[in-house]
Amino acid sequence: MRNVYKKIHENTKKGLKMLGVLIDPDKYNIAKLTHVLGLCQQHKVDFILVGGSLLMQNRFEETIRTLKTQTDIPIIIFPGNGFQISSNADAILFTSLLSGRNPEYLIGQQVLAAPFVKEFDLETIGTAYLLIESGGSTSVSYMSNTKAIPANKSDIAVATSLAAAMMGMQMIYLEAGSGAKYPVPDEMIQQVKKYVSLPLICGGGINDMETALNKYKAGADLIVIGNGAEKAPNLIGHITEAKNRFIELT
Ligand code: 1GP
Repeated sequence: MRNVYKKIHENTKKGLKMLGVLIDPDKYNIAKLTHVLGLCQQHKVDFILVGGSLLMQNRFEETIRTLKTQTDIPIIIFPGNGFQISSNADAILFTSLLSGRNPEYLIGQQVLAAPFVKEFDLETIGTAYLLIESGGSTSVSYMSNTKAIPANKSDIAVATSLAAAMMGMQMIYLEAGSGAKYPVPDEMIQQVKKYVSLPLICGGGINDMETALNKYKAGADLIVIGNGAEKAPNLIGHITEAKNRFIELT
């Protein structure tokens, strides 16, 4: 087991909650990156994720290199497609979009990326990526040409997560989609956590302390915030507070 997954796995076992801040390279210039990174350090954010469903500018590599030179927080690639790979990151979520039935995102992009990931000696974390319906169309759904699991169908999310665990995947990622109107329901998180002991990541539309605390209480081990932190960087402090509140409650 390599370093990044080891940390996620150990924290999950100990019941320690984690926070990841997602950086979409298109949305950050150097000044903004430095500012947000400062807050990540101040609040001891656990991970920085880098990626996007669609990148319009060639800033992916430069963003990872800049981050790597400025912080010791582990940098995890959260790839929107097989092009988003860098040897300067610490790990990559090697995702398969298991909620969908599009072979290109179940295995096609992964096959194309695998030789480069190997060459770069990146730590891979096999991650079952489940898109959950969140009150509107999302970039992930459109770009991947897949349908999300309905928000009230926890049984489908549970069965999909069980299948992922049985296939040997290392983590489950419940994703409402960036900028989601509604985050993944607490009930669905609870149900998945009840049946599957793998580290559970939850992201999409988590924009305040209360919502984050409820996701942690429901069973999310790692919360990822993107848009919210980009628009109002103080959100990083608020979600950290949710993490701390959770500790006080347990
Ligand atoms: C990470 O895609 C999300 O899972 C990020 O979502 O941009 O809505 O925080 P937000």
